[in-house]
Amino acid sequence: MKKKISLIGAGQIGGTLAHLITTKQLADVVLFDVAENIAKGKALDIAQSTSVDGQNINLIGTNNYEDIKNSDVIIITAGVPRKPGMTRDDLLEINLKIIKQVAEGVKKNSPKSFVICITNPLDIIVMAFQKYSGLPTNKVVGMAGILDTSRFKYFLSQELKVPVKDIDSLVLGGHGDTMVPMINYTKIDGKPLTQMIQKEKLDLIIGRTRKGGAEIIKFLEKGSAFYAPAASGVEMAESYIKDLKKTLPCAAYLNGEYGVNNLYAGVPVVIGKNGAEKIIEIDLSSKEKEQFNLSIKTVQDLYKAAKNIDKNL
Ligand code: A3D
Repeated sequence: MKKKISLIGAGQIGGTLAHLITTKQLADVVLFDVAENIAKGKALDIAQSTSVDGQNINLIGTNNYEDIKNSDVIIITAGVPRKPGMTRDDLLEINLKIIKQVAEGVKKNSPKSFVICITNPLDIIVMAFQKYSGLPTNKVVGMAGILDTSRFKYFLSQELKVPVKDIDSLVLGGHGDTMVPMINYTKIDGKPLTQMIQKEKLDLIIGRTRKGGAEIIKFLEKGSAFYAPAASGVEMAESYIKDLKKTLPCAAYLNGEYGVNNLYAGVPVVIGKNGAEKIIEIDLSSKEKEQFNLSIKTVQDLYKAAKNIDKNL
């Protein structure tokens, strides 16, 4: 049977997700947005590409939550992106209000879906979505780690002049300036990264990865990155829909893993037909552990700020 993916938010990432899902023939697509005409226009435009490319995919644009009924996957990008000079945390108050509306719409119309949040500030928005919707924690995850890891691998590939596909790596922790590239888990064609790059160069690349989103915002002036974020979201949706059981760095609910309780943060997660099926606990060096804990602390602080805005969180 054909699968169904609903995209809540038909902006830059939502539209790109719809196009990627169509070209991969992953599922029928519902593009939902409060700005109904944008959702309708993008759905129609992409639908008109299917006869050129020969895909059998149905797309609709809507502002009616009933249209998302029985979705296999829901990907949420509804919200406001950063402007130059803003941090992800500056979006907290406005995007919390939006995620509350979205959670109510999803809970009422498609509570069995696997939900991937992309809206920033990511770790808190995914947490808020889970609390507001009451969906099981294994069915609610956040996309950030795949994007952060992909940026890190790209910068390394440029510096070391090796194809990105030869690089294995992981970026964990919160999706912010304290994210932690796992250096001991980074291998170039199977060889440890530390043997292949000078420390000063590596530090520059880590810094650039942490500011990877801001670098793009500065170029674009209006809006933030959308191609790589959408590609990352699709990888998670595909692993769920096809039960690929890929281990992917995602924001997942931590219930004691990595010594963290009642918080979403970036860790390696097996994504298969049951959603976030397993959190993989890798061994961290003492330096990695210290950096990971610092990153967790920033997520916990932002969660406190969110609770000051809404005590129900
Ligand atoms: P944008 O192009 O502005 O699209 C957002 C869409 O959300 C707009 O079309 C709005 O009309 C719509 N919207 C607003 N309120 C609602 C609502 N209540 N219900 C439904 N739709 C609504 O932004 P974008 O697509 O570039 O980015 C979307 C979000 O993703 C932002 O919060 C970004 O900060 C975030 N983002 C996250 C990452 C991560 O790696 C986690 C990367 C890039 C962007």
